[in-house]
Amino acid sequence: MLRPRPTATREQLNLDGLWRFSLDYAGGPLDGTLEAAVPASYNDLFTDPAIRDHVGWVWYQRTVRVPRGWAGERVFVRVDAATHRGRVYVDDIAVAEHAGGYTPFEADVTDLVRAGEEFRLTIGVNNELTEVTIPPGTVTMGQDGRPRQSYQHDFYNYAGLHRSVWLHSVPEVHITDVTVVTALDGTVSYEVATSADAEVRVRVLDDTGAQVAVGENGVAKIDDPIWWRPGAGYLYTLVAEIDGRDVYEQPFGVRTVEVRGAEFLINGEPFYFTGFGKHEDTPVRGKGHDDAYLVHDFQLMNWIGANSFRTSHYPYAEEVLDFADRHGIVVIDETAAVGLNLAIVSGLTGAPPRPTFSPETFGDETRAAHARAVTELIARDKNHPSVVMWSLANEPASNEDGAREYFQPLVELARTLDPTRPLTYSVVMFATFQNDKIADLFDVLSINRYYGWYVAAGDLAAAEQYLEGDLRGWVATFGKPVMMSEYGADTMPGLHAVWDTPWTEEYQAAYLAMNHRVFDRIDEFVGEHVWNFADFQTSHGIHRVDGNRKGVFTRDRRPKAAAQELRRRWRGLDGGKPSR
Ligand code: BDP
Repeated sequence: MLRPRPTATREQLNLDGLWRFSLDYAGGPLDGTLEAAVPASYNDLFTDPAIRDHVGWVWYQRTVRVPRGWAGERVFVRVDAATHRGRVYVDDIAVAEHAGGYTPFEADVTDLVRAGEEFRLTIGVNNELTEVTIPPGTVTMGQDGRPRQSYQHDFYNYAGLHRSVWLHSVPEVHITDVTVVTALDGTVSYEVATSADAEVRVRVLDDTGAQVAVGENGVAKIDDPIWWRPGAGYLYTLVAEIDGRDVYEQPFGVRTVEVRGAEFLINGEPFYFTGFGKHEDTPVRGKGHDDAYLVHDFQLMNWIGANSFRTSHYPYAEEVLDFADRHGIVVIDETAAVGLNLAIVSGLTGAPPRPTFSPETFGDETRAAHARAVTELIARDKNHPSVVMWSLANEPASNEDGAREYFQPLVELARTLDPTRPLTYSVVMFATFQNDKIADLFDVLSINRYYGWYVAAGDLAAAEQYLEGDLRGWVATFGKPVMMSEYGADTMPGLHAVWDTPWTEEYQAAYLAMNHRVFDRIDEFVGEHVWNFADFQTSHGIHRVDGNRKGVFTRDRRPKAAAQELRRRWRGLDGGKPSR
């Protein structure tokens, strides 16, 4: 889905700000005096627990005046993210509904609005996670008659309008999609879709706006192209034009990605990932996008020497990927399929886990939702040079029966939608190189392991042995590139000890150093993503003290001691730079 961009033929009005807010909507103006910020999660804005713990629909409303000059144009409302389900009304007419909390949707409202006049825009947002949503969860009815939400991931189920809302205009006949694929010699293959039969002209501009190529029959050739590289995000612009009627400008980079043997190649050169699994998570805003945190997080990643991150555990705001494109940061782009694993929840209840993949648990309907999530992710992000790999799921029960039947069609779908990027998934602890049923379907094996934390806590010597045996098993069994997509230890800033004591700052540093010793002994290793960039909020529970504290930075982005250690390693300050 094209990101709205202002061009000579397209305009847009940003609708962010304060909206009226209510738990109820019966048509017409919303009752009450509450106002909510957009973009933001609504959960932490208010003091009333009935709002924070609400399960179901909430409602946002504002009036919008259509710009005077838009007469004759098609007018769309675009919602960048309504987590997890959104419903849009113009006055009281429903115009769009969308499932999936981290990908955009829009409604053509041309016939319902008039240039120069106002309308009432109402957006319902539903936070329920069920067996057929991505991510999945369970809603049960409490004895007090209130619904309760549970789910298989630790991060808090923030909800709301997490990203911008737009009103935008396009001409009657317009460009509806652009796909760009590049080769290192400067060959740019493109496809442009239009709303009606129309001839499309294509030119390519460099970053000064100078024309460097003209398209013909789906191909444009840039002479002596400047490659998009990790650390140097050079961008060209593909300008697609329907003769004087519509213009769309699509940024892109000239770069290739390839898996060869046990190597991950960007532009034909081996690439070693350094960085983090992240979250969209900040105080008060929850999962609301914020440009200040965006800039600061990228500054910190640069400071520490991270060349990449994974959008754990859902697609991030498009602003984030645009920024990564411009600054040469490499991204592993993940769907919101986190928690397809019922073994994770059996925990303290003593109940034997139910099978994850079955008609009663996660079956065809879940997979259909997952397929939509894959489709929408690739449709949204296919032109970002920063995105080098799709992650189809985090920690699915890939060791259980039914996993292969569940994942094979999704892998095939992703390969059809994008034959150019490798695929991965993050492998849960219980899935070993001996019992995993899907690893051979994927290109890169991304391993989540917590030896020294959930296993062998406080015993880094034992942890080191377990880890090495485990990783070598994956390398030897599959002959594919292997990277660590999660390793980390909860750490309370300010807690210190001279021994290997979990939760101390010294322990986090020692834990990471232990992992790095192992990685450096394995030649086939292609990268390390620490869990997590920053502390983040989690759901209520006894396993977390005000959130997950595995951050290398605190939730307000102050470095813990391990940050300095990572910086020395990743910036090569003590000669140990992990590039091969
Ligand atoms: C992994 C999950 C991640 C959690 C992490 C942890 O992929 O989302 O936050 O464990 O427990 O299982 O810290």
